[in-house]
Amino acid sequence: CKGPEGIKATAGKEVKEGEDLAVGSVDGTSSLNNVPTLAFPSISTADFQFDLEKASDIIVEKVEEFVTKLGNARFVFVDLSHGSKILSLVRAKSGQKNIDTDKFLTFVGDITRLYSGGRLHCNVIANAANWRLKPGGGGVNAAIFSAAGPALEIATKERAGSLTPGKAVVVPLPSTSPLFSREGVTHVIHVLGPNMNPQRPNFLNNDYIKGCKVLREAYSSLFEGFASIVR
Ligand code: AR6
Repeated sequence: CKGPEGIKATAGKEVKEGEDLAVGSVDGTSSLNNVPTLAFPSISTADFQFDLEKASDIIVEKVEEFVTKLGNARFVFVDLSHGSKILSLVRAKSGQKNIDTDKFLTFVGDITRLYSGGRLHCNVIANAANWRLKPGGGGVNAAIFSAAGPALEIATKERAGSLTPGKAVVVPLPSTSPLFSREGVTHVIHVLGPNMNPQRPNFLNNDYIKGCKVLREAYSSLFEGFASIVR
């Protein structure tokens, strides 16, 4: 991420769009300016109704693991509002761990407008997808497919026709996509998380033994996908 307008972001603290709450600096003078960065939403915790406490434990555990593994890369956890409970939980729990605050940030904003709305350059963004890898359906999936335009749907089809829960697929974004030209996003990684919503496919019927296992796999698969781009 780079924040050429002097925006600063902080691990363990949320950063408002355009507001400077600095600790881990991402401004234009930062040596971290061009660090490969993955922005990701909370997988499964809205439409898929996964427990927030359990999800936040898994997010922090997996970020800690991959921040160490990747070295020269950064992770930004994003949600839409300052009232986001999952964002507060992740902030609080990551603050209690020994995670490098230059490598893990939280951000309040629209994941499709990180650069244009928040001056935060993330070259890779993650999508909480559906198993068919189809546009629409609400949430972050609808937002990303809509912002990316038809180029993302075409590029996705070339890579995969469907996903099983716990898996991710890396999709290079064509330069014709507005997400590429406006936001500087070069790859979208679709992830399918565990589903606790009885109205949706692959319903786990409150089986959190399985659910937690699948959510761990989903984040591992996402972060491995990011690692494959960085390396
Ligand atoms: N920017 C950043 N975060 C967002 C945005 C956005 N534009 N929109 C939503 N979020 P969800 P799931 C956050 O429901 O629970 C879809 O219909 C949101 O606040 O998108 O994995 C798919 O097609 C929440 O914290 O994903 C699947 O069928 C997080 O993104 C199903 O929903 C994930 O919420 C997947 O459900």
